Amino acid sequence: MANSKVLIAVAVCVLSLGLSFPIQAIGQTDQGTVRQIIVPDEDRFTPFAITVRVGQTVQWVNNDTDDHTLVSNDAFNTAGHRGVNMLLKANGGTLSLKFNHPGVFPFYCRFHAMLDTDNQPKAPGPDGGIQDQNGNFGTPMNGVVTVLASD
Ligand SMILES: [Cu+2]
Repeated sequence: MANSKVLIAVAVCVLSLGLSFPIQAIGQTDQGTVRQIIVPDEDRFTPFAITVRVGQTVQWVNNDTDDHTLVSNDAFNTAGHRGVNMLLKANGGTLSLKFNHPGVFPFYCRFHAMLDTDNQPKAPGPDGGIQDQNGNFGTPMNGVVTVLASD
């Protein structure tokens, strides 16, 4: 009789522990998390390149006082979301994409994808800006998201 009471008490403890601490599925910890790419107060995305896992969402935030855009570079895009061409409004506009396939998602801003005197992208040339006598060629406003398969 005493032994069966102990067994019942142990069983209750084990059950309540199981309820209190549900086992988290291994490899699912990145699901639902959001990574940010910021446009600071100049014509660039930062970070320029990020790596995420399948299931993660990337949020672009425009902290500049000018409008920018998010356009998928589909010649190289293997991660889905083909044909993206969206406005990132000035002063805090946001866009989010959830990545469900591994691959790369190269993107650019169509307002600032050319190196000319009106569009002077600042990243990631060694000194920023367009070409000058010192060989600094800068880079158009673009970036890349690399999406890894979840493990
Ligand atoms: Cu732009």
